[in-house]
Amino acid sequence: MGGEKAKNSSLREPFLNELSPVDSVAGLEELRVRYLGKKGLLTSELKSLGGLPPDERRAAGAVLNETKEFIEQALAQRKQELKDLELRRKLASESIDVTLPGSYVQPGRIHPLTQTLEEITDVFVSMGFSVEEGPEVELDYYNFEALNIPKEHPAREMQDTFYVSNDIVLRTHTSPVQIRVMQRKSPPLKFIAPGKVYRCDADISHTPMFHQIEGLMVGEDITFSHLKAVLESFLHRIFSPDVPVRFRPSYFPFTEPSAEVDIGCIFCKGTGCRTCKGSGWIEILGAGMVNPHVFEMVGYDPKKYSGFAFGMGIERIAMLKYSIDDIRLFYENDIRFLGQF
Ligand code: 2U9
Repeated sequence: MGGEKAKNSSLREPFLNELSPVDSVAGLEELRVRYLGKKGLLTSELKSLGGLPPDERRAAGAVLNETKEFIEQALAQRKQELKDLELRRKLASESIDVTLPGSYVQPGRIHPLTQTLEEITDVFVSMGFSVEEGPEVELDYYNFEALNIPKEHPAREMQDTFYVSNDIVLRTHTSPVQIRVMQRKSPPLKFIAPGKVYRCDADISHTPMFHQIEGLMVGEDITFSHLKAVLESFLHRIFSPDVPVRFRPSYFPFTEPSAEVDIGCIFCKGTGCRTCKGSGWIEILGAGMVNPHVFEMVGYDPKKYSGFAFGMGIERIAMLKYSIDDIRLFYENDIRFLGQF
């Protein structure tokens, strides 16, 4: 018993007394520094060994070293205990009540106009058309002149067109894209040009900005039959495979001959209703064979090449597909409206 006592340094007991109330890892570290740090209690005793006579030094050194090991072990053991305790507390405090109702995150949706645009694009891409884009702020030349729209044409009047300067406009259609592409590439060509267009107009069916898709196909033997086949296939895929399609003669400066294309009214099946104003038909797009003057403007030989073009408003198609009666709803960002599509 006496021998056992001799092995113990006088520091064990005060250390154990100080250890017992420690309840944090930080507290443990403080205690470690207090005993084993550079100026710690045990370290000081170890340092003072040098002052002892050699025969006492060896025995005292052994005791101190054992005490040091004892302190280190006790600290490590308590550290593990505290960590376990902390984990148990954390698990207890973070337990969740799985019977509570969940919190609902409203998922985002694709805007109905974007959905319509993607649907239309998919149909043309499946027929081999590529997609081209161009600037919304456009030279007067590309927006009008190159499209055979002379200076006096009503489409150029101030009330329809937003002028940025004398010779720069916000494009009123995506047709300048076709001019730019034709200047860059040689036939054969087959592409659509979707995008925003601007006209100074606002009411229940017009907004100053709206979206168009136009298309162009140019080659050596392109005829009105190709135009009819492509547009009929398109309308059958977008509306329904058995919707009637009719072509009415019309006029556009950039196409000759030109046509407006109607589908049988999808609401009354052609018997006459409010949407089709009793006619049984709904106008859906414009089209025609590219005017030879337009080919000359881009340096294509109109004797060698022919082509067809068409244009449609995306809002109009979306309004018909989803039975929407006011174009402004697309731009109000009301999620009660947008969430329905
Ligand atoms: C080039 C040659 C010809 C594009 C065409 C239409 C007919 C048309 C309107 C439909 C409703 C515009 O959104 S809308 O108001 N578009 O009727 N667009 S042919 O013809 C072109 C285009 C470019 C070089």
